Amino acid sequence: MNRSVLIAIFSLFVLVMPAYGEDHSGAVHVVSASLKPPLLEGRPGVGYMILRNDTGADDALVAAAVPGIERIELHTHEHADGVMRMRRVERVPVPAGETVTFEPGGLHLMLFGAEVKSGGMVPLTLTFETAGQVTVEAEVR
Ligand SMILES: [Cu+2]
Repeated sequence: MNRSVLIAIFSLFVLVMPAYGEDHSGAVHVVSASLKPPLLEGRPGVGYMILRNDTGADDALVAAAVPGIERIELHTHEHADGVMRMRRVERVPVPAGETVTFEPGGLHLMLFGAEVKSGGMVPLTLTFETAGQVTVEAEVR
C-alpha cells in the first residue's frame, strides 16, 4: 500500500470517526410504531413498526421494552411444511441505509403480560447493538 492510499484511508477515518463519538440515539429512526393489546386476557399482544438505519453503519435490534408490559420478544414468521410459524429471534439486523418493516405475517414484537389500554400512547424503548436505546411514542390500538 503506498503512502497516498494510506493518507486517503486515514482521512476517511477522520471524517467518519466524529459521527461515532456523538449521541446517535436519533440515528436509527423508528416510525409508525403501534401496539395491539391481546384480544383475550392471558394471550400475547403484538407490535409493529418501521425501522430506518441512517447511521451509515450496520446495526441490529436486540430488545424492546414498554412500561406496563412484562416482556417483549422479537419474533418472525417462517414457512415450515406449508404452515406459517412464529419464531423468536435474538436480533433483527438493520443494515446501514436500509428499512426494516415489522408487519402482520412477518417480523413483529410479541407482547407478554401487556397491561396497556387501547387508545393511548406509550413509550417504546428499543435497544440497538450500536445505536443504543431509542425511545419513541407508540400508539396503542
Ligand atoms: Cu410472535
